[in-house]
Amino acid sequence: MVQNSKVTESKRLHEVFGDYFSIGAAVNSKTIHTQRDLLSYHYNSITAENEMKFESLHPCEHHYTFEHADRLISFAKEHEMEVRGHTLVWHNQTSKWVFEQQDGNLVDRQTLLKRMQSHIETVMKRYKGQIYAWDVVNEVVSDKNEEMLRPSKWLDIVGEDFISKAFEYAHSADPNALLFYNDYNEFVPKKREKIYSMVKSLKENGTPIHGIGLQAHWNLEYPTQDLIRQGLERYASLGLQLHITELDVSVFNHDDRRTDLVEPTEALMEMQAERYEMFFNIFKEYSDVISSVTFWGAADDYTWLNDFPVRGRRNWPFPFDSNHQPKKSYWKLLDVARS
Ligand code: HAH
Repeated sequence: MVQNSKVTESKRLHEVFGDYFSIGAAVNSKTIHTQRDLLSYHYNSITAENEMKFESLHPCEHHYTFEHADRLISFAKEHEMEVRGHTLVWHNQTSKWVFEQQDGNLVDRQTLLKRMQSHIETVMKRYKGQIYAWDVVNEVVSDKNEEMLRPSKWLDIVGEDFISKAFEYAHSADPNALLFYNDYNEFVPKKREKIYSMVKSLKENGTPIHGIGLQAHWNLEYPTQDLIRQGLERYASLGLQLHITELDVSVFNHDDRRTDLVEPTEALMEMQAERYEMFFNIFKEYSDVISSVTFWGAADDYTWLNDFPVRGRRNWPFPFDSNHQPKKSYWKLLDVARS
């Protein structure tokens, strides 16, 4: 296990970017222990990687399991961090019972909407005042060019308005919470335009939506600086807040399936540092609309990318290495903050 005491005396990330946006990390029940010192030193915001997803909180209709989520909330309180909630309505990691009646057939629209509302209310009311922003709806826009919305049980059973309903339920459960639509591949022009027009029409119809969560699962080539700028301009024109919600920088391009790398090379880490420099220069430039930047993890000893998209392959996507020591990327971030 990595020793927590090895965190260096380097400048705190959340302090150097304090004038621009909060700096967050996705955490889980393990990393709040194994990465405790790093997390409390450099970050002033956390998101639960899995612990607040539907299947984690609500495995059966009349049974909620809040223990793990509660512990993350206590961790945040203890270290004076803010919490982003992730996520209420999603096609993944959602318990099957939600969509089914006793005999295994699908429920009707009214029943599903009731269940959605009851889930959203119970979860949001429990964490009222402790979670300031929620990813209410996650990843409903399709990656396929000719398709607007991703096929899902939510869409099949309720129809398109499951999206606006989720925001309405969320707003009435906690009127003070900031409500976000969150998605990935958000800078791919075709998908960007679909996200843009969906959010635009939600806004125009009076749906309580306050921001767009840009996941930012990026790599050494994608996206280009131009795509990021075009995307930020487009999203910012909606007059909503933007949060970078799940930032990581893979050392592999998405379609690269190589599995031979057991350690990151100097050259890769150098390229990654340049990528982080470019990203944060842009985030700083757009800090009037970007109010939070969250990494989907904190240091290279743990990342979901160790299993995705290639099972068992390691990756090194963060500014801190497996021993929680600053990488070149970290030093570049300091340069950006100071420039
Ligand atoms: C995200 N999906 C989810 O929002 C998050 O909850 C999960 O822990 C990890 C990533 C991203 C995603 C992707 O980059 C590619 C295909 C599907 C989903």
